[in-house]
Amino acid sequence: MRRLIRLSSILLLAVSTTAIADLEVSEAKLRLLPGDLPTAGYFTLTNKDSLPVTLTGAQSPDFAQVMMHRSSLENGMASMQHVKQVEVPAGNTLTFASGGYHLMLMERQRALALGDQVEVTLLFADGRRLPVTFTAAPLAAQ
Ligand SMILES: [Cu+2]
Repeated sequence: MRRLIRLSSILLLAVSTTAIADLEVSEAKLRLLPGDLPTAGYFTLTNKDSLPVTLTGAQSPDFAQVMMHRSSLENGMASMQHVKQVEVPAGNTLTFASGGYHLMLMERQRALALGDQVEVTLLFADGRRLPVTFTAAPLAAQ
């Protein structure tokens, strides 16, 4: 009986991994700022699924708080808005980059240096969770 339970949990794991295969992240980078200033997270998310997917947030063991923001420029003034969710249509790519959507990672839980890797899990409205490894990159990196 115990073996049967184990087998079914392995199967479940396999199913959720397959679903995640339709979502692909590349260029995952963190832009470190000195001290305890918030860190910006940039990445490219491709939705290879035949249905739209909605990104609702992210979390990381290395930051107490992770938010989604969108930068904009109005009348020459740069500002940031909190974003609750972003939909990515089927077959589309969403880019989180400097000057637009970005993750705002706050309250760093450990010291980070250039080249360090940070695990960030992207959260979706349908319950899917996509673990992504971000690399700490120099300021100029987009
Ligand atoms: Cu921000």
